[in-house]
Amino acid sequence: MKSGIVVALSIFLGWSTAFSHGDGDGHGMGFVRVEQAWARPSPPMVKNGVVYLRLKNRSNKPDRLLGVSTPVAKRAELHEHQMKGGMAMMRPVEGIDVPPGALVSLHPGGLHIMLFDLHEPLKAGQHFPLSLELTQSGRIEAEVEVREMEAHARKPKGGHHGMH
Ligand SMILES: [Cu+2]
Repeated sequence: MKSGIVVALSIFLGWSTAFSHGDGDGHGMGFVRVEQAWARPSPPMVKNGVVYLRLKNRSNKPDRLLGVSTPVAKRAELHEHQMKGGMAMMRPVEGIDVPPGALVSLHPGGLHIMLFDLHEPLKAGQHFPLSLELTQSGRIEAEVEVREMEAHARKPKGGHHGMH
C-alpha cells in the first residue's frame, strides 16, 4: 500500500519536472504555467490598462492566483465582469482558483487583470513583465504582449460599457 503511494508520487514528480523543463522560461515551481498573456494598447489619456492570460495547472494540486504586479503600473488588481441591470460592471476579486489540470482563462468580458496608474501608455508591439503570486507555484514571471484583440475573439456587436 505504502509503496504504491510512493511510486505514484515519483511518477507525478517526474512528469511535472519534465514539463517545467520544456517551458522555456523555467520560472516558478512549475505547477501553474502562464500562457498567451496580452494587454490592450491604452489611449494616451487613459491611465488604466487590462491584461488577459490563461493559467494552466499541470499538477494534481489546486492552486490559486493571489495577486499580480508589474513595473509598468503602480497597482494591479484581479477583476471580474458581471452583468448588472443590463450593464457590464466589474469588481475586484480576492483570488482566482486554478483547479488541478484546469485551464483558467482571463478574457474580455470575464476575469481580467486591471492595471492602475500606468507610468506610460501601453503601445502595440511592446512587451512588459508581469509577476504572479500563487499559493502553490509561488511567484511566476510572465511576459505580456501589447496588441489589439483579434477580430474573432469578440462578437462584432458591442454594447460594451466601461473602460475595457
Ligand atoms: Cu477591471
